[in-house]
Amino acid sequence: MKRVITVQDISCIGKCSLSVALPVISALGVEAAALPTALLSTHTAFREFTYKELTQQIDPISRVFRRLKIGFDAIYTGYLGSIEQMDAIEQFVEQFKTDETALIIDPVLGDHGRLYKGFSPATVERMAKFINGADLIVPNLTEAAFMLGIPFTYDYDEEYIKDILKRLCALGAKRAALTGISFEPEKIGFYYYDSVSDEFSSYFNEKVSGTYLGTGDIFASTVTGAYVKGLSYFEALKLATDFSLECIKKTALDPDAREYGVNFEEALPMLVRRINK
Ligand code: PXL
Repeated sequence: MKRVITVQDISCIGKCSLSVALPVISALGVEAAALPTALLSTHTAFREFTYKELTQQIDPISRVFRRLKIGFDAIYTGYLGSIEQMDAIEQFVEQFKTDETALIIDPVLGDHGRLYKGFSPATVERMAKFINGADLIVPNLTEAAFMLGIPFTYDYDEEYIKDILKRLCALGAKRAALTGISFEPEKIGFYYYDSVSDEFSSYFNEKVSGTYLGTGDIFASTVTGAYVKGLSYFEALKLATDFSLECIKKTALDPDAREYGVNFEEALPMLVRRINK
């Protein structure tokens, strides 16, 4: 069985990061190993949260992995809480990335034109360097704009998006998919650039109005698991788009839906069906 190690926080309550990455990757038929980078009571969109960083554990854990000769088909990083943490994970990647290991980075920094609580321009600057060497990055427009040092806008066209994708790859990522892209009111999806083949592609699906927290983590986890399972990057991105929509639809239909995360649990059967089709 293929194995992914996912590197991000665990929020006890919040349906984000490891709490969604592990079940989604497992549902895709891939072993989901975890490198928890921080422990939070609740994710940072809650009014209150604790934050205990686990950066000191990365090196001792790596040493055990090396002694046991444990390897990974992909390393997938998500929310990272500090610059020191990105330094430590870069070393982890150096030790464990082989030619057969895909490095997939979701440069989690913010959404809707704003950074998440606790992030500063220095975090952004570090993330813009951290993505160097990634096989695929999956930022939203907010994260892309911050990393490129350009103003965030909802007013864009295809040429603008293509230019952003090329500039993201110029930071050292081989491929970039911009998520949450919408050129028509009823459609939303991703725009993708593969700098290796110098090709653009895109895919759009139905847009459901409203804001749904944690969908970025669901998207990135699905791409990673599906790619490792054998889909191309483009097919994996399409499945991630469809699965994110399914999660949002389940949430929108549920009068008891949590405001802090989507009903991905009820959408997992669709993911299992699609990956085994
Ligand atoms: O979904 C991204 C994410 C992951 N982890 C933590 C977060 C967030 C977004 O707010 O706060 C702790």
